[in-house]
Amino acid sequence: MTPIVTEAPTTQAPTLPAPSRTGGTFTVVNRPGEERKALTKKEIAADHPTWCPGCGDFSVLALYFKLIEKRRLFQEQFVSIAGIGCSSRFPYFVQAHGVHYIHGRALPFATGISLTRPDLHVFVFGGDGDAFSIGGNHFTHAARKNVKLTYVVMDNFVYGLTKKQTSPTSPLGFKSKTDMWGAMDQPINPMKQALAAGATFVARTTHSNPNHVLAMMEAAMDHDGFGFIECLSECVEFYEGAFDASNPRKGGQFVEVPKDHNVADEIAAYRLADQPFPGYFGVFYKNGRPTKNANEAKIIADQRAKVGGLKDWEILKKSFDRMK
Ligand SMILES: Cc1ncc(C[n+]2csc(CCOP(=O)(O)OP(=O)(O)O)c2C)c(N)n1
Ligand code: SF4
Ligand SMILES: [Mg+2]
Repeated sequence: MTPIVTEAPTTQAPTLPAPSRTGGTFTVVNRPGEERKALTKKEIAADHPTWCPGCGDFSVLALYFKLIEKRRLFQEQFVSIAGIGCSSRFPYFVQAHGVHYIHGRALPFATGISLTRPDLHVFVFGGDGDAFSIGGNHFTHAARKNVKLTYVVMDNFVYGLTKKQTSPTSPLGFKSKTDMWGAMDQPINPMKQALAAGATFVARTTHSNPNHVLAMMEAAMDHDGFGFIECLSECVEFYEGAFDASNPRKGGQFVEVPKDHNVADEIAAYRLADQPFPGYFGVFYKNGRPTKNANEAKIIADQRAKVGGLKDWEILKKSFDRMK
């Protein structure tokens, strides 16, 4: 009979600096003595995206690649998570760790990853239906809990994947397969929704302004908390021209948040969010209240201190022993 080997393997993995439990500004951790070149778009781009030619989502993906390269993120340091929808196909197109999860459920999944893997930067992508219809409650709760992650909602004002139903952000009068005579229900305002839910970083951008998308993604990833970005992303198939009014190349206007806007002033952020379409673009709100990650980490550290440096498995064994 082959003996069962119970000894631990003798080869040790290289010791990495301990990740910060609370997250905070994300820093690259290289293995000692290792020189690594930033990932290029070629290295990080996976399968050919299956979006329609001209879809705004291509722009968001290209800027995500730029972000990864610029901020020197490596595959083992970040994860891309999405629900269901055209926009939610996103993780398929990134050659790194990712999850294409259940419709509307990307945020609870991402919450688990964020809390258990503080060494990772967690990016979540999805559509307006995914975020505000089926995922509406999850959005509210992830925001109020201030889970450390970056959430980019690629808002096209329509359900794209299922071929043109009214979404929660479709404007009044929008004709779709579910509203043949035009949408009659008041659309939600994603910026007001995020502010009211308690998101601690709230920004707005549009696929037609690449530099701005990149700047907003960078600011959100540097934020220690729930970073929300509404990114207008045109569905050329089912809502062509929806965002022309915000695109100077199509005769519209791209107006940035005024320089004197105080990002710590929630009421001022509501005033910006209250402007009629195309509204303002930029960071509306930022607040430094503690994350769920930090609060949980403190409870864990306090409890560990109480049991006098026992290993996790020893604490677990003690708990089980008490139940006997
Ligand atoms: C539980 C569940 N309900 C409904 C669907 C069908 N469905 C798939 S994607 C989608 C809406 C997608 O719209 P959005 O989130 O705005 O993404 P887009 O395709 O516009 O990027 C719906 C209703 C589903 N896949 N799962
Ligand atoms: S249907 Fe719309 S959202 Fe979906 S890939 Fe095509 S253009 Fe993009
Ligand atoms: Mg949509």
